[in-house]
Amino acid sequence: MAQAHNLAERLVRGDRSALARLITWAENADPRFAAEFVALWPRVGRAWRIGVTGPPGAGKSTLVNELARLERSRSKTVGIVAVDPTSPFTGGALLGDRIRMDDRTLDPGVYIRSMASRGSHGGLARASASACDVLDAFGFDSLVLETVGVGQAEYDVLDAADTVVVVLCPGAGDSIQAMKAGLLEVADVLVVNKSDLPGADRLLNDLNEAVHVRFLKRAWNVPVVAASAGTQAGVEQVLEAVEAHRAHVVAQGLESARRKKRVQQVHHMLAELLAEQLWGPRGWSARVERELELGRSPQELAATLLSEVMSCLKTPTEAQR
Ligand SMILES: Nc1nc2c(ncn2[C@@H]2O[C@H](COP(=O)(O)OP(=O)(O)OP(=O)(O)O)[C@@H](O)[C@H]2O)c(=O)[nH]1
Ligand SMILES: [Mg+2]
Repeated sequence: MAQAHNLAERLVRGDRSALARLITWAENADPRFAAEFVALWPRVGRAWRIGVTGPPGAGKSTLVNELARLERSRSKTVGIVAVDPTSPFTGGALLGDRIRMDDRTLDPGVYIRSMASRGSHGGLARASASACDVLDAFGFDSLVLETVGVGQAEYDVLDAADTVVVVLCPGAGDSIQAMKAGLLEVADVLVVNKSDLPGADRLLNDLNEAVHVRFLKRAWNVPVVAASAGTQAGVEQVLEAVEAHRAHVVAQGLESARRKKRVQQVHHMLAELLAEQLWGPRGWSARVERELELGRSPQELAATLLSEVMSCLKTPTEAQR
């Protein structure tokens, strides 16, 4: 374990194995993470965090690769967190896959980390936000967080992002589907990818209309950008839209925007820690099963357990609230 000592110190010196180890601790909810991270927290907040989401196969990873390539051409370093990627990152000469990234023979200005959501017990938002924090503390200029937009757990991941880019494409990711999935609500920038395919113009029009109708009263006009990440077309315009959103957030007050997201982060973490205490190996599952066997109703049991939990908690005073 001696090697694990002073991971924070090693990270500050630019040690990538310390970076990888810390993210693994975050991913595994290792109790050592919080203790080690205390020293790094003051270094967090410099990177701009771009969340990229959308339906499966819309071209998110392709776009992320191209965004990273563009950032690199502008001498920016890029950290990427890909949550449950079903498709590999195939940026060829620049990025390569995770294994090739890890042997550090490629561009040291890019770091890619994949995270599996399968089998995780709702800890995805916590783990991915912590991974972003670690990459931020390491000093990457831009962070990109890719997550497939299919449900609440994936949307929670986006609380770690400053700008959310929703990627759609003609066909599978049409505008009605996107509205049903609530994707428009989470978007700061909308991208119609695969605009080389038929149906792209129509999707573009539909989205422009939908955005106009829905967000009339919002301070930020969600731009709709046509792109074809597969041929690198429109990627600069996507980055420009992200930059414009960044300028808007900064003008409105970056600190308060981020604080709101941090509140969500604490919310998720606390819920998860509490659930682990209540339902983990030393928790109440067996007791609940026994009491149900004895004929008690779930409603009554839940009420009893709640009052037990509440009696253990100190009610916050006015000053603490
Ligand atoms: N025609 C066309 N195909 C594209 C374009 N961008 C990506 N693709 C293709 O679309 C497929 C899916 O691309 P990915 O980048 O893996 O999509 P993704 O959204 O990351 O997919 P998941 O992570 O599996 O949800 C791949 O075969 C890409 O080559 C594009 O601009 N035009
Ligand atoms: Mg992908």
